[in-house]
Amino acid sequence: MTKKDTVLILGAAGQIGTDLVLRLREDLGGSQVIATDVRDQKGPIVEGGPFHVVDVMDGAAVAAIINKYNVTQVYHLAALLSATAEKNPMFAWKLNMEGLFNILDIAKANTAVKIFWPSSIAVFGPTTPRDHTPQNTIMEPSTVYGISKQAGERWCEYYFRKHKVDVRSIRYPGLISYKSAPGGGTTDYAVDIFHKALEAGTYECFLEKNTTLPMMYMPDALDATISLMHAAADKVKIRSSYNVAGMSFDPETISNEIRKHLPDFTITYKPDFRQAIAESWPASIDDSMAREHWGWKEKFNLATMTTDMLMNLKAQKVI
Ligand code: AKB
Repeated sequence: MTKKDTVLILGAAGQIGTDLVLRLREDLGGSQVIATDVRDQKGPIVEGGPFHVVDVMDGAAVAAIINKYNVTQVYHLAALLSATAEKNPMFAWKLNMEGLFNILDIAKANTAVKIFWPSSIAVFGPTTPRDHTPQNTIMEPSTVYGISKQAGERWCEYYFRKHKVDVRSIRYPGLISYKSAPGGGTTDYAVDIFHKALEAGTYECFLEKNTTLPMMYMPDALDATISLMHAAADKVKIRSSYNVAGMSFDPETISNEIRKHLPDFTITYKPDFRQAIAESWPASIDDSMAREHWGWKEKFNLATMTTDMLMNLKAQKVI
């Protein structure tokens, strides 16, 4: 990414989008980062630079914005996540796939446009090795979201090979941020728990206490995303999607960590349909290829993330 890049973010009001718009506007300047979302928004993403209401399923509208601003990079973040997608499978499939095809086809016609598209640990399934899940392994996802991400990965690689589209991707684990709310995923508990710990001193968790999942603090996720987009094209040897990892924990372990700061915090467990989704996903991820190919390295672990989350949320809530 250079100062001359003009960046388009589709799905800017979502969990990653909100944080990424703010970060890229710091790096590039407000006017260089065009934020769009399917619904009108208020707040920093509208106030800090250009904002448009755009539906990613409307390929002509997306292409018009790209032409208007001479966009050189697109971050296509609009999707239905794992839990929401299970409630509306056909719409999830349509949104997750049509949106991706629209962007890939625009970049096929204009190969100067570089694409970032997020995949997820949801591409793995119950038959995948759960610990240190390798980059290349059995992938039989059991959720609509996972199926759409796995299909999307195959299409990204296909457009790269066949049409020279410069598309780059990361399989995000659960993401944790104090700036943005999670958007209907199975890992959302790891954000909700911090808010409830500060607001109510107690949290009812929708996963069992020993359900370990891979997670990452948002500043690390943004660094991974931006480093991958900065990397020289020949370093990006995987054009489906890269495993990346930060930390792994279960609800009991994170509640013990929160208790180091808030000793009276309590947690109860009432697993729902998301438990089965979580059990089909890896517990930890082998991301050695991202480390070797483009130098990925996380900065935060569970302890440093918990301290930072609580400090920033306290400041926001003025508790
Ligand atoms: C979800 O839980 O659906 C997402 C993801 C892991 O992709 N956070």
